[in-house]
Amino acid sequence: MKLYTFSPAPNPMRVGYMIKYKGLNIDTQEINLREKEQFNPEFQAVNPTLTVPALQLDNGELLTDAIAICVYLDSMYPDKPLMGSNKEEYAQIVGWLHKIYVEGLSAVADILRNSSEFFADRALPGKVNVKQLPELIERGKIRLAAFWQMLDEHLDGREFVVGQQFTQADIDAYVICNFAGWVKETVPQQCSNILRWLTTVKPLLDEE
Ligand SMILES: N[C@@H](CCC(=O)N[C@@H](CS)C(=O)NCC(=O)O)C(=O)O
Repeated sequence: MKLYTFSPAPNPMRVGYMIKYKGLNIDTQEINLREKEQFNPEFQAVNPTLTVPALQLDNGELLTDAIAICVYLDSMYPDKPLMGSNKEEYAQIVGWLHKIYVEGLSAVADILRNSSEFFADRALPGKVNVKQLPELIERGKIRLAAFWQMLDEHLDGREFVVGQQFTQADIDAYVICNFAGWVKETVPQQCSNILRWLTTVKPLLDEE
């Protein structure tokens, strides 16, 4: 098994925190997106979608989505489970990973990729060059505000995003809290449930 990643980027970070939390040792190659290494022919041959993370399995197949990689790694390394302790929790976690990606990560990504000079003509990741649309910056901010509100309401009376234990849903939501900083956004002060939840989750993932 071999992981292709770029540790500081948000989708790789979802996988990176799982690996760190479980204490796994996986053969890893960094593809430096700042240096545009995803366009190198060697990486294109591995992952024609030109994105990270990508996990090459021992049977030669490739997983190109963080959600799939997390599901796979959790089933391969079940100690310190992060995908729930029963079928119902598993289903809820998968739903939350999808929701956090669509409503949180892609909102921040829209703000970032449509505003930064670095992403001119690269407003979306992947093979096709896509021009920036400045209107998506404001829309991204509205979507992110809605995401914070939705998450804050959900965390009211809850210690974790799903069930009674720390899971990948907490990791993915935590990644958004950090990724928002890339566009100078932070968890709003009125989101007291998110701020309380962060004091539980942060020490599990990052040293103080
Ligand atoms: N569908 C993939 C998307 C992965 C993705 O968009 N990765 C970004 C880094 S966070 C990337 O590879 N970007 C390459 C680029 O900007 O060209 C997933 O869910 O993991």
